[in-house]
Amino acid sequence: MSTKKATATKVPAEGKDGLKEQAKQFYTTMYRIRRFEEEVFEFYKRGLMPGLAHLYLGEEAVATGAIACMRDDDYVGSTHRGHGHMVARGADLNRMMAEILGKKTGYSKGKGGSMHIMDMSKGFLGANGIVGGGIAIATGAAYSAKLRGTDQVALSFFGDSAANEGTFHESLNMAAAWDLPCVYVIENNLYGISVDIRRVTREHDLYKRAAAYGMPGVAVDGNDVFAVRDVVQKAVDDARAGKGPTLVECKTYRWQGHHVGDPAVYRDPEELAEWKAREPLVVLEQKKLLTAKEIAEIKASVDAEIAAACKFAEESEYPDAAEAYADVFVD
Ligand SMILES: Cc1ncc(C[n+]2csc(CCOP(=O)(O)OP(=O)(O)O)c2C)c(N)n1
Ligand SMILES: [Mg+2]
Repeated sequence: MSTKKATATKVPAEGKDGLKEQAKQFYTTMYRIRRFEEEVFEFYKRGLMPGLAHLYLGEEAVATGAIACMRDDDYVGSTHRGHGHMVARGADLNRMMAEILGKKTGYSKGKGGSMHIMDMSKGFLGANGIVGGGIAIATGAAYSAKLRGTDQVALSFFGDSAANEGTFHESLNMAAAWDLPCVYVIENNLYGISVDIRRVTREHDLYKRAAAYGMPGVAVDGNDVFAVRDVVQKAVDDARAGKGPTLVECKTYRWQGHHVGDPAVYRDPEELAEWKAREPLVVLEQKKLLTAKEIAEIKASVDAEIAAACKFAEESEYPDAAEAYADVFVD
């Protein structure tokens, strides 16, 4: 078993054409997440979104690079900060945005909202308001795959704070003992609400915890989508080949406060500026795989998709009051 820091990818494995195609896909997905989240924020500010949402702005490379390694029949477990995971999984943007606005055309007919958004048809096990809850759910999915004798893999996203929950220990211990096909991806954005992880946890490299469970642990630059993809691909391949779980720590940063209503006054503005200077889209642009024209085309096409999703959501109707208890209780 090894625990190590991965170096950023310099020469990705694809040939030249494949590399450009991959870069286009990565840029499209990351920009799609970026624009989706910006519009969620706008809806909140206009008072059109019930409740709150936890934005994924700044962390786009993690979901994009990791989910690119998953097969369609695999499972993805999410968190309260789940929009980016679901967009990367290829969810329907119209239904997602409608769900977030509480409309009946949404994924859960408007009753789940931001924090309970899910799409089982894509093996997306759902966003989750219980910190650490998703780790156990994904572990269960991996256990189920093993019991059923399939070669499906489950991937669990969770935050640095969730890594201090009991479910983290219980799940990783069990997954290692039973060689479950599960990949654990910590999105270490340095904060749990207003709490700086470096203030409440002495060992700041969370991937090192893997050694305690007897599984490989790797840290990676979570703002470099190719680097994330490479590390997670190895973990997914190992899991699929029956070699058991891996813990991957993606070092990243969230731009906004904990949720849309949090001004994040507890953070040093310089820290935010440093991370924004090497944000995921810029890091990919700096690899010079895409021309300015190609980037502009991607942006125009994604902007149109997002505008359509916003229009669909805004124009959709709220559920009827008579439907309030439908799909809530089992008959
Ligand atoms: C079991 C549980 N404990 C506490 C909370 C309150 N809570 C909501 S989000 C959060 C912090 C999560 O931080 P992290 O896991 O780092 O994820 P991030 O928000 O940074 O993505 C806490 C403590 C909760 N929802 N569930
Ligand atoms: Mg965090």
